[in-house]
Amino acid sequence: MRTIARPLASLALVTLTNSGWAQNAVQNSTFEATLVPWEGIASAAPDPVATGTAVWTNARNLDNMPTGSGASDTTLAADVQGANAWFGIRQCVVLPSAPVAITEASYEGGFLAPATGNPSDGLANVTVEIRFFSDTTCTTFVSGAGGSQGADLTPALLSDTQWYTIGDPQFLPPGASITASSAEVKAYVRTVGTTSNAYRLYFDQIILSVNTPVDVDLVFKNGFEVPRRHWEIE
Ligand SMILES: [Ca+2]
Repeated sequence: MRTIARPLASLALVTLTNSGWAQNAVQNSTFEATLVPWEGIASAAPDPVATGTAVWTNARNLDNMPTGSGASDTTLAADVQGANAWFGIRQCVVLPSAPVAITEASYEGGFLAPATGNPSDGLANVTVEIRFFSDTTCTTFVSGAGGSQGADLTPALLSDTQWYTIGDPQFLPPGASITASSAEVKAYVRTVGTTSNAYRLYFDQIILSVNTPVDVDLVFKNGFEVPRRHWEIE
């Protein structure tokens, strides 16, 4: 596992070397005015049964930029619980031109884990996850065709101002190719040990593209580029 931090600008340069821009399949990636069609989702058996909240807020926005665009205010509620209790947001997207052969995908999500109000016990993890399905309703999972990237909420990661991006610029499905019609995109906070604490995260700009990368600057509508740490874990 390797973790590096790099600014958004260099991510854009890497992206430019690829063959073209693809469509971002995620709806309301930037949380404009509402959480919809994102919905809250909690862990259930066989994982611990968790509770939490996910609400739209305009008090936070990616990189703290005052664009009027909001974020998801996401909390895993306090409970006495072991590892793998989680709460977050998800949506099921129908893939462009579905059914579609997928040879690779890229996904990422931005998050802010506030230092104020979060415990510094490191017992939670922030994760962005994708899963591909053969039908259009995220029902029939394509075996092995899922991936996730996560980072533990250590004290070093907690900040009232610093947003991070986590994701995988080149997710490779099992075999040379799969055929899928929908994908579930999820961003959540998960316990990694026994804790009775609550954990609160803001999510913004969650992106999924298949076969070719997305121009993140087109998604980032105000066109600015600001230094943002990108966590790439391989
Ligand atoms: Ca936003």
